[in-house]
Amino acid sequence: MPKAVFHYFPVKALGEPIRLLLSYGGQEFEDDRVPFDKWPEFKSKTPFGQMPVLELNGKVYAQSVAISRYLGRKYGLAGADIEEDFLIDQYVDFVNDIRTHAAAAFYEPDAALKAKKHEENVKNVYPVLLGKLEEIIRRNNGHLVSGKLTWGDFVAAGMFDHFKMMMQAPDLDTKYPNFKRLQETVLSLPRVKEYVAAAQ
Ligand SMILES: N[C@@H](CCC(=O)N[C@@H](CS)C(=O)NCC(=O)O)C(=O)O
Repeated sequence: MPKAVFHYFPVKALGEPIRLLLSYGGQEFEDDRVPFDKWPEFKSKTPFGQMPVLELNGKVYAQSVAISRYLGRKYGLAGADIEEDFLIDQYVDFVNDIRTHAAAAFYEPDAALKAKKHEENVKNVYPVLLGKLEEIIRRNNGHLVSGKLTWGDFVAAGMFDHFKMMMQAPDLDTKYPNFKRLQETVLSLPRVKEYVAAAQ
């Protein structure tokens, strides 16, 4: 019986960084992918009416970034000092800002407005924000912070495919090669690689 159960929708989005971190840490976990039609009955059982939620050793953990930071500390992927910790937090927040822009267009129910938001993002938002992220990763030799693996890399790596899908950007790999390289670095880590292969 696994000691951990990870609850999230059957998509990558906010869940994938945590799945990658649990795999990296060698934590056996039940990957509970809650079908969308089962969500209403599960919602009230979660701390904030949202997922992801992690059950670990009898405790319940919520909020994706808090969970990633916690697992990062647990698995030796935190910064060496509060300055590095700050940089990890700063870039993780930035990655989530990019996600928020993309999600605002992707989940917009009004078709005309959706197209308008997407066009605005493609023209004025993604080039600027992804350009900044690309440069941060280039300067840090393929990582977010200090040229070394941190839990922030798992957040960025876990978000790559989700960005690609929401941004309708199949060319993300070639346009932002350092961001792609970061994803590949994380997905090539031995235990992570096993999870990715099994999750296909
Ligand atoms: N701040 C939360 C946001 C979580 C969140 O927005 N979860 C969404 C899925 S990505 C959700 O549970 N939506 C269903 C709902 O709100 O009923 C986190 O980072 O964990």
